[in-house]
Order: sequence, then structure tokens, then C-alpha cells
Amino acid sequence: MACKRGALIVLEGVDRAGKTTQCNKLVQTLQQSGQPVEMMRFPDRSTTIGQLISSYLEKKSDLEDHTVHLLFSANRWELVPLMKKKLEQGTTLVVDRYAFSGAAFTSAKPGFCLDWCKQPDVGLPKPDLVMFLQLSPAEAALRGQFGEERYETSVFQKAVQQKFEQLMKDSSVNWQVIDASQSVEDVHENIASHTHNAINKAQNLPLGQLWT
Ligand code: ADP
Ligand code: FDM
Ligand code: MG
Repeated sequence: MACKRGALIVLEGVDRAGKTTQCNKLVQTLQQSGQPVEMMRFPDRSTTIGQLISSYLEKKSDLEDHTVHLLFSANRWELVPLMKKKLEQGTTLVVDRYAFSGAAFTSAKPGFCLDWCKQPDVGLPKPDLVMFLQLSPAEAALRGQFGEERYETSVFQKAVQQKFEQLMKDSSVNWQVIDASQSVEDVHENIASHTHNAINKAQNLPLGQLWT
């Protein structure tokens, strides 16, 4: 029998919701239970395209808004062959941000509609589970100040949150909203339990295509 495929697990959420903390913890727990697992993040700043994006986010360079949107998408597409290979080999991927951040952030800019923003990512590997770490702006503020990068302002983050809410109405995606205001441990337990279910289900299902 062919080996069972890994699951594609995505964490999304507002700035300081705990995505990176929870991705790391989830990978650690799955590793300890003997599950083949790897972490990925988008943007992946290590590639040539990722370096252009990183310089834009750090405000070291400017890029036209449509152009940078397409670069974020291209940064996902360039990793698709690797993602598919890993998933087929039975490795579960835990991903820090994905196409949902892509659509939410660009469509929060003036003059962009959500539908246009989704198009370049149509057909990407579809996550088996997308967990949205929900945290109020007041609670996020308790976790420290905004950083120095582009997009890190409360006005913009509020617009992004509204776009995420629109994206979460799409029932073709397996969304789970996670209360990110709990302790790191409690959030982790919640995330780990949803992940175990998704891994078990994904084993017997083909990998889907996003937004098709
Ligand atoms: P994100 O990747 O979503 O921006 P991080 O994982 O980097 O968020 O966490 C942002 C900050 O909040 C870090 O200082 C982290 O230690 C802290 N943090 C993360 N999760 C929690 C939590 N559940 N409770 C309190 N602080 C947290
Ligand atoms: N971001 C992230 C986008 O604007 N589009 C995308 O497609 C993705 C994946 O980049 F402000 C934004 C979201 C955030 C920044 O920050 C990446 P982190 O701290 O590396 O997650
Ligand atoms: Mg992060």
C-alpha cells in the first residue's frame, strides 16, 4: 500500500496572536509523538523572491501594490513542488501564514477587491485545516508594541481582520477559530487536538486545490 499522505495545517491570525509560537510548539509535539512533520512559513524570506518581499516589508525598498501581491503568491507557488513531495511522502506540514494572509493583507489596501486578490493563489495545495488565532486588538497590545515593518499599524490590522472575517465565511475551507487569548499551553492543547483529527482524516483523502 502507498504510504499515507501528510496533512497541510495552516495557522493564520492577526499580528501577535501567537502564530509563530504555536507553530513551533505544534511541530515539537508532533515530533515527540513520532509523526513526520516540518514547519514552513510564508513569506519564505530565504528564496530570491522572498528576499525581494523581505526588503519591501522592512521598508528598504518600495514595490507597486499589485506587483508585491503577485510576488507573495509566486513565493508560495515556487514552494509547491516541495510541499507536494513532502505531503506525498507522509510528512505533515505546519505552515505559519498562507494564501489567506495574502488575500487579507492586499485587499485591505485601497482599490483592491478580495476576489482579485484570491485569483493568483487559486489551485494551490488546499490546507486540510486552517486555524485562525483570534485575539482582540486590546489583548494584542498587551503583548507588546507593533514592530517596525510595513503593515504593523492598528488601523491597517483592523482592516485586515475584517478581510479575514470575510474569508472565513467560505465553507469550502476547513476553518477553525481558536481563542488565542488563553495561555500558550491551553491554546496549544486546542490546536493539537484539531491537528490530530485533521491528520487522521487527511490520510484517506486526496490533497485538494484551494479556491477551485
Ligand atoms: P505572531 O506570530 O502571531 O505575530 P508570536 O508567536 O510572535 O505571534 O507572539 C507574539 C508575542 O506574544 C511574543 O512575545 C510571544 O511570546 C507572546 N505570546 C504568544 N502567545 C501568547 C499567549 N498565549 N499568551 C501571552 N503571550 C503570548
Ligand atoms: N503578508 C504575508 C502579506 O502581505 N501577504 C502574504 O501573502 C503573506 C504570506 O507579510 F505583515 C504580510 C503579513 C505580515 C508580513 O510577517 C509577514 P511575518 O511576521 O513574517 O509573519
Ligand atoms: Mg509570527
